[in-house]
Amino acid sequence: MKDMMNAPFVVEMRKLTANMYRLGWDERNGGNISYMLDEDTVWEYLKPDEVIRTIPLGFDASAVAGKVFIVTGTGKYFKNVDDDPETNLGIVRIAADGVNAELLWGYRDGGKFTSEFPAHLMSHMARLSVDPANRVIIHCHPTHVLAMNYVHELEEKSFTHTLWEMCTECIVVFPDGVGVLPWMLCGTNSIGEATAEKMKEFRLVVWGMHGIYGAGKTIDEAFGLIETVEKAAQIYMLTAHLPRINTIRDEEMVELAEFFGVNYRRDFLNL
Ligand code: 2HA
Ligand code: ZN
Repeated sequence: MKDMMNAPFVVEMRKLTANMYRLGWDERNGGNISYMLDEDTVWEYLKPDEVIRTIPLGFDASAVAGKVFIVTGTGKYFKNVDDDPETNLGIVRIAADGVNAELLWGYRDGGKFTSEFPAHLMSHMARLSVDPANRVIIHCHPTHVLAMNYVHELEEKSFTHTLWEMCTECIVVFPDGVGVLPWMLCGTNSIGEATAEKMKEFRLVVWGMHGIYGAGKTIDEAFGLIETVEKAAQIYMLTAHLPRINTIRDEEMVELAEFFGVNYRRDFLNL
């Protein structure tokens, strides 16, 4: 067995959580990550029949039964992952019955996965139904996205359109736009179901006055989506109270989307 501390997915999680903490998007225990692992790689580090504990999921995740995820722990701080991955992270396999998770590594202090794991798993299932290569779900509280939630209409078309206007790269990076949910109680199956419904259409979903979800095939894709939205939201917050002299026009966004060959939400433009 190889040493788990050197596993590429553990190294990636340590770097990602530390990065996000320093960006200020994951205060205290804010934010959570789940990453579906490549099974050929994971069994180089773990024995498939050595289950530490079984933890109930609270809903039916049969669509991902047998899949293995590395997941941040409930109540754990991103700040602390790098120093002690084995306490702050866990590796779980969704049991054959679809309603339990089998702990294979981590949560060393008796902990369990994030309270948002239902929302994550439901989002994984939704993304996999439209993109079989999806692997990563990231949730966090990016400062400017959150600020924008208080001063901008929480509506998908206008929210996406405003973000697209803020940086030239936006329509190319997230041509599929940003889904928006109203404020909802977090940690519940209901917010999970609502998020998953949006995830069939969007890789990014804003949780009104709470934060954002990003999905991707890789950590770079999911993180890069959130990072780009956060940058655009920052530009918005730096300029929203000032007279607007210039803007990226809708015709220019079309030019960008066509030049880079991306399939964008035409209905989110005002042409
Ligand atoms: O895990 O961010 O949404 C803490 C949260 C809950
Ligand atoms: Zn949150």
